[in-house]
Amino acid sequence: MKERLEALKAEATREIEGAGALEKLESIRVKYFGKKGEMTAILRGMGKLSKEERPLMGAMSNAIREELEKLLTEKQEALKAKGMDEKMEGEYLDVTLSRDIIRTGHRHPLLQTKEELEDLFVEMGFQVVDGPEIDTVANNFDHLNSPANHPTRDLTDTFYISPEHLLRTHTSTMQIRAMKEYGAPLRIVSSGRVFRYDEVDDTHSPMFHQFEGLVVGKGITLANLIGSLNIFIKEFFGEDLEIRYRPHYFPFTEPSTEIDVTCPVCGGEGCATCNFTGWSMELLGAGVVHPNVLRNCGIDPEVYSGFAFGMGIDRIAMVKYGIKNIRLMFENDARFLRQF
Ligand code: FA5
Repeated sequence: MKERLEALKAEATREIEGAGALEKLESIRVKYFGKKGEMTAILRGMGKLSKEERPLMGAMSNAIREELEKLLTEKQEALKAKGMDEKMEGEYLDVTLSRDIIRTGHRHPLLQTKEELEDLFVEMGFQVVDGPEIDTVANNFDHLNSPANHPTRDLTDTFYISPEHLLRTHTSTMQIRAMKEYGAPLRIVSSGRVFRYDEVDDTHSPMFHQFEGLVVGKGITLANLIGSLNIFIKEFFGEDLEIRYRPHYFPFTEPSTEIDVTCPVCGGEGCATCNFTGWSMELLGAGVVHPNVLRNCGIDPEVYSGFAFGMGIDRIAMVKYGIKNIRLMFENDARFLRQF
């Protein structure tokens, strides 16, 4: 019996240690300690032993039983812990892992600026009109009183499509189109892309955006121009800015002016952004509509007068948001665009 017990202990120990899952361990327990188990059978057979043998074999089998039960318990705990680890591993949640975020886009800062400008002028009673990027040389130059030898007409300044058609160099073409279509009185704004043979630098681009305005009515003067633009500029940029009107020449307005505002970065103190002038880059041109332009559109300059203005939307946005390089507007770098 002693040999049988020792053989059983060795075999059971080997099986318990080799068990890889809780189910397997349970089947080993049943095999040895179940109702019909091998150890159970041995313990039951004790009664058949002689009086001398019984206590010895009883003590031995009890010790083996205890040892095996301890082994079974230890193995059971080890397998449970292993199972838990595997479960944890399988259900591991990495809270630092980035999920696929669907970013919704938004309107480009140029479009936002254009719409803001439109809203302001609509509130002031202006009508928004739209026109083509390819226009006639007549609308872009002739009807706007540009002399035949004006330098902007040069091939090196303008993109011609044919001798009669070009990519508009400014939105002032819309002055002609609107006056011809609607006559006087009139109050319109119009915006869009314009094209010039300009070298690219921080404030110039060969394609940029303009916002044009035109008022035609009886008794319109330079005072109306300055009054309206002051309201617009203060409303758009804030009350604290100073506005500077510099005399200028445009063939289609007389008198003419160029306008800039206090540098928004330094507030007029002078800084690297404004080249220590205290003033922003040039933002818009304006003036009282030249009588020849009214006449070219069939409007009697003895009865009607008007004022017009044209601003670079790109530059307006640059000054408003403190953008130093115009190229950022067209590169479509999402890191830049997300800021607006
Ligand atoms: C004109 O284009 C005139 N048509 C404006 C005007 C309209 C005057 C009505 C009088 C009456 P100018 O060339 O200065 O003017 O351009 C107007 C504005 O466009 C400038 O003040 C500037 O803000 C912007 N601009 C001009 N060239 C560029 C360029 N290459 N890149 C970016 N913005 C420009």
